[in-house]
Amino acid sequence: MSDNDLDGVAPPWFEKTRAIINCELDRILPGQNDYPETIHRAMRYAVFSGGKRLRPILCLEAGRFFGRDDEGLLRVCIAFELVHAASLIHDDLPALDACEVRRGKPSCHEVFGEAVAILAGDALLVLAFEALAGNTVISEVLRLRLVQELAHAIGTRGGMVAGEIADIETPTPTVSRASIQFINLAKTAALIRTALRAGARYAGAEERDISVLDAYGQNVGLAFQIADDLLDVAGAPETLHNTTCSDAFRRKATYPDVYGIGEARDIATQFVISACRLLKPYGERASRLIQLAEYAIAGVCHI
Ligand code: GRG
Repeated sequence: MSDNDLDGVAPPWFEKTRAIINCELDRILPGQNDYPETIHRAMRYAVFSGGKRLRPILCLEAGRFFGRDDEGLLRVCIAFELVHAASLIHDDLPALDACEVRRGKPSCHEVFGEAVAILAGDALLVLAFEALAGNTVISEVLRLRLVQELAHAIGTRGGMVAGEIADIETPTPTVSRASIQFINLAKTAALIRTALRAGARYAGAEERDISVLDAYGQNVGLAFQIADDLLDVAGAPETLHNTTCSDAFRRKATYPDVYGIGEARDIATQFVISACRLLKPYGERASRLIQLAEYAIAGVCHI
């Protein structure tokens, strides 16, 4: 995805925030000429070949929502993009989704080969934890909490790996509404919710406010995954999400399979409406988070 592809559908402030996240990613990632060069080039390729940076931006906006905006917060944010990048590399592999193109460019394994791509995914994943655990701006107690919550969001108890395995093992023709909901909650919403909670925790938010952001994140995550699936069937790669791997080819289950395109669109819209309603008590202060919720389905659904 080129930077210009975001014009028109992203909030006006989005691009500037994305650039801040990109700077921090550039700072944390090993240089492409650092030994061993191949793996560092593959990691950088996967991270910098495009991407909206939605998860770190949600984390940053959650921190800002509770009054913090500093280097320590940025370092928390980028952990979520590193995990996301790792998951995309692995997801694209021939053994999983078999996607040759990601963000309009050859996927990581197409450029570097499968072995390097697997290792690049592994390396990005551990770099995320290194960044979080080494974030000395944060107290050790909070750091441990953030590390544990991130690990949980990736793992097999309702996290990304759980979502991915359920996705692989659920045959499309028989997929139930409950299964598709579980898959989307685990593979997509878990990381988004955790990013929001992390930003809020970093900023010292109260548990009841953290719960509100968590619920907002669940709604946004579910809407976002449906929008992603709708783009796969309806196509509009220039607007928001642009993978070229085909869920239909892999027979992976999607909301449009289960509900049809029209109802899937309505459900995604309802999730965004619910997300925004949760933030209503916060008034104007929530405007950026509301814009991000709307952005999650931009180009696919109309609110
Ligand atoms: C964490 C290494 C690791 C593996 C976990 C492979 C896997 C197991 C999970 C895959 C989960 C996955 C790919 C979910 C799809 C979520 C999704 C909607 C991706 C598209 O996100 P965008 O649109 O992508 O934010 P950009 O290109 O903008 O970064």
